[in-house]
Amino acid sequence: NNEQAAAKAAAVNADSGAPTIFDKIINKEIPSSIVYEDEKVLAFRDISPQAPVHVLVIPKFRDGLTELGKADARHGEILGQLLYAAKIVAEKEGIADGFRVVINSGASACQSVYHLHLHVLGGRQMNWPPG
Ligand code: D5M
Repeated sequence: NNEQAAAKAAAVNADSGAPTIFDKIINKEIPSSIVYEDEKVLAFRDISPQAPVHVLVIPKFRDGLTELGKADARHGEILGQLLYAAKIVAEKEGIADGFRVVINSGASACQSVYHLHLHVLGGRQMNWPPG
């Protein structure tokens, strides 16, 4: 089924540390729909939205943060900035009263792009548990 196929694809596509498509988005080499940007953080619409609002929040400088599981103490500041940017995005998108922030870290969480990113989801009733 689709879920198994996605899990397999993500497992095959494990963290190699190589540049990702998000570098091209940061460098504006490929188009994206930007929702928020500052010196350290970029937020843009997910190409495959799972909710009426689905925005990805990423660090502009990956600095080893291919996945949350690779974070260390030096990343504390940017991790906080990303989470705060998620809240700004939720406000801008009009979903600040109810939204979800998701980070898939590693193959078994179905991470597919190895540049840390927060998914900001909302605009519909979110259910629990997630898949
Ligand atoms: O989520 C990776 C997400 O990245 C997934 O929801 C699709 C999205 N994606 C991939 N390529 C693009 C481009 N070019 N624009 C916008 N969004 C994109 P993960 O948590 O790694 O599974």
